[in-house]
Amino acid sequence: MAFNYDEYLRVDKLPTQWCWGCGDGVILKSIIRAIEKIGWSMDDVCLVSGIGCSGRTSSYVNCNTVHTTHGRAIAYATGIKLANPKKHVIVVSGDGDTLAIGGNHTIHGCRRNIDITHILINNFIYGLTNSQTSPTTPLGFYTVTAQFGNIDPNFDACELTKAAGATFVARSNVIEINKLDNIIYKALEHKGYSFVDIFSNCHINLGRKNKMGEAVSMLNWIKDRCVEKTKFEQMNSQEKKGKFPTGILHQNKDCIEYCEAYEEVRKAAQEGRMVNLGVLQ
Ligand SMILES: Cc1ncc(C[n+]2csc(CCOP(=O)(O)OP(=O)(O)O)c2C)c(N)n1
Repeated sequence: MAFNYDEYLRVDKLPTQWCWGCGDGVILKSIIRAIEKIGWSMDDVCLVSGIGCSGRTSSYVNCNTVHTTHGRAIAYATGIKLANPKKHVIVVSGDGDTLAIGGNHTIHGCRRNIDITHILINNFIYGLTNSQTSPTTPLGFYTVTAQFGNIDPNFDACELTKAAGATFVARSNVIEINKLDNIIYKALEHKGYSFVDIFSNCHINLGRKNKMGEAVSMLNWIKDRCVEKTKFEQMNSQEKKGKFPTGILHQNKDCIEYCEAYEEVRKAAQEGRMVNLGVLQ
C-alpha cells in the first residue's frame, strides 16, 4: 500500500514554497517515513527549525512545530526538550543556520548531549537569501559574496560535531534514499545528541551560478563527493581530497543524556546538597 504522507503533512499549506527539484522536500519525506517507522505519535513530536529554505520544513509537518529565529533553533529545542523530556525533539536547519550564525549553539548542544535529533540540510550556501558563502561552500565557487570565487576554507560539520561531543554523527545525501531513511531512523532512535549532515542540492541559487543549473547535474556533483565510510577509510590522503565519508561516522551510547543529568540537579536542590558527579559518569 502506498505511504500516506497526507496524515503527516499540513496539506492546506501545500504546495510547498521550495523550488522544483529542491532536496528539502526529499528530506522532509524521509523524516516522515522515519517517524512512521519508529512509531511515534505526531502529538509527541516537536519539530524546530531555523530560518532559511530549510526552515520552511516546520511549516509543512503536522506535529508540534516552532519556526525560530536564524541560528537559534538549538537554543529553542534545548528549552523545549528540558521542559518536556518525554517528547521527541527534531531540529532541521541549513548550513548557514547550523554552522555560521548558529555554530555556537550547535557545539554547545553537542557538548551537553541533550536528546535532540539535529538534521542539517547542507546545500553549501545561504539558499533563501540568494547564495551568500556559508561555512561549507567549496573553494573557488561563485557566490554573491565571493564574486571572484570563494577563498574561505570550508569545514566538515561531522568532524566539528563529533569533536564537540555529539554522541551520534552521520552523513547522507538526497540521492541514496534508502540509506537516508535508515540514517534518519537510527538518529531518531539514538538517545543523546544525534547529528545528521545531509548533502542536498540548491541548483537554483548555487548550481546556476556554478554551471550546475539543473537539479540532476548538482545531484551528480553531490554523488561524486560522497564515499561510503568503509571505502573512504581505505583511501589515501590524495584520494580523500574533496570527498566526504557517508554512513554512521560515530556513535557512543555510554554518555549520560542531559535531561537525565538535569534530574540530578533537581534532586540535589531538593535535598540541599551539591550534585553527585558519580551519577553523571
Ligand atoms: C538574524 C538574522 N540574520 C540574517 C537573516 C537573513 N537570512 C534569512 S535566511 C538566511 C540564510 C539561510 O541560509 P541557510 O541557513 O544555509 O539555509 P537555506 O536557506 O540554505 O536552507 C539569512 C542570512 C535573518 N533572517 N536573521
